[in-house]
Amino acid sequence: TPRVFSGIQPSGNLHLGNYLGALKRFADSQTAGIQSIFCMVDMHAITVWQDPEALRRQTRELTAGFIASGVDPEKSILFNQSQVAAHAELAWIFNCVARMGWMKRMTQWKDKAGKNQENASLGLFAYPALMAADILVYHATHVPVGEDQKQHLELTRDIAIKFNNDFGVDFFPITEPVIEGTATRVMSLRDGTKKMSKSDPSDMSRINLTDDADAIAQKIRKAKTDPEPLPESVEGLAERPEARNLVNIYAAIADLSVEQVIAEHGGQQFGTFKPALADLAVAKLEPISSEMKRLTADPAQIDTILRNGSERAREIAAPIMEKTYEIVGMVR
Ligand code: AQP
Repeated sequence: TPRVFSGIQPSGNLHLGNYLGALKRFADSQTAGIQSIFCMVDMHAITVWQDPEALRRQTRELTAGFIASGVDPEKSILFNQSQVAAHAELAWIFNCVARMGWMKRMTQWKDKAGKNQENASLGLFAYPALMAADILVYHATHVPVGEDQKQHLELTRDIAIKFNNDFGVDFFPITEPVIEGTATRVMSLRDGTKKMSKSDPSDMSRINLTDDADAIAQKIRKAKTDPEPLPESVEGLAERPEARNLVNIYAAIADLSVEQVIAEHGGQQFGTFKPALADLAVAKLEPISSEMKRLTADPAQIDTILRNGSERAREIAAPIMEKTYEIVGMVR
């Protein structure tokens, strides 16, 4: 049976990349009959330093972001990772299945640890094994993510295959990454070759879900572009990363194809296209941002949602974890 899992780190402000690449797609993908499990991966977040109070606040804010984006906590399971111990338990077993060499090849590890690998946390290095556990502890079959997570999902498949081979079982499913749509890689507004990211020091590089209308309009107006008007055909975007990014963003927000956006706006100067994009973005994001504010005003209610979700998640994970221990040879 198909089962969807995905997670987001409560490590800072949610941005348009998280929304279009993840949250919006999660909301759109909630289909009757397919169980979706969405996780605030707080244990992933602490692989780099998090202030404890900020982590709690960000976890609640992220939960509010899911709900405000249209993820229904009744239909889907919404919870935070640390409340379901099976994630950490399975991650340990996967630490013993995965190889050092696999981990060393991960580009996120290389990017985040940088030149100072000796000083990075062991958790940051082992991050992809915990991610594999997040997915496989539910026997999830489909994982909607942005393009940046593709390599980690390949590693998840490698871990499942090696576990199954090592123990001669057909136990963990080989997960399918779901990387679809026009916004699987939203780029920085300041540099069309870098992805939009929480950790970019420039706030002008990203649109935060908490930005007000003025801030959104200003960031789009100041977004880096080349001096040419928009091309008349999609092929004309090939060598123009900044123009392509704005068109992709427009398409994703409006639920249009890139062809449709070009058919409508091709030939326009950015002086015309940017205000149209800003209006569209404000119309989409403002209700989300005000709903997030409303929800975060009642942290107790969010905590209840996370507690209930965690309970449902634990029920699914428990038999899979038990079976895993049995396969590995642990006395129960
Ligand atoms: N720029 C993006 N475009 C499309 N999708 C994106 N995602 C992240 N950035 C983009 C997707 O959002 C989900 C959550 O990812 P995460 O919690 O791992 O967040 P992240 O990758 O840590 O977010 P940042 O902003 O990139 O943080 P830093 O700067 O810390 O690395 C995932 O599905 C991801 O693909």
